[in-house]
Amino acid sequence: MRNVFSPVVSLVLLISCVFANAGVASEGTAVLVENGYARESIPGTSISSAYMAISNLSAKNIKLVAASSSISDRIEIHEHTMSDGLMRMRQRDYVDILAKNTVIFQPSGFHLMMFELKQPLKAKEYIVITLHFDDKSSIDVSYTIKGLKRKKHHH
Ligand SMILES: [Cu+2]
Repeated sequence: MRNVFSPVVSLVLLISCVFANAGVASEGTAVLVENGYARESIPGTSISSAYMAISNLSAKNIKLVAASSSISDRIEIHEHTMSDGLMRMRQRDYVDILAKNTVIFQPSGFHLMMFELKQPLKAKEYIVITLHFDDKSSIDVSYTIKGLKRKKHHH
């Protein structure tokens, strides 16, 4: 799907970073997605997660309802929540992006979960994920791939 860039959003794009995507997908709805990144896949697994900040520049509430990519046929919208002191992950049907608001997808919060990756995700490469909204608009977003943290775990 094509995105028509508005002058205002393009200006924001120029000021912000190279990997930000912006689009005015349908009349009255403007979505800006910034800071998209995905995690390098752990060797031997075929899952990963992706994060970003979605800004709704319009005066109309929208919902993120789906995500799709050539890298995976199954991308789900997830949310991490704490219950009984345990971090749990649950699937969400949608995430509200209220008018003039930004929702940040980040570790320990909302994220996109990719299953059955068609190829491993390697650090410093990038993937494109298309975000779909309830007003039938969509936007292609570049996600840079960040390497796994090489922390030592104590078990
Ligand atoms: Cu998840």
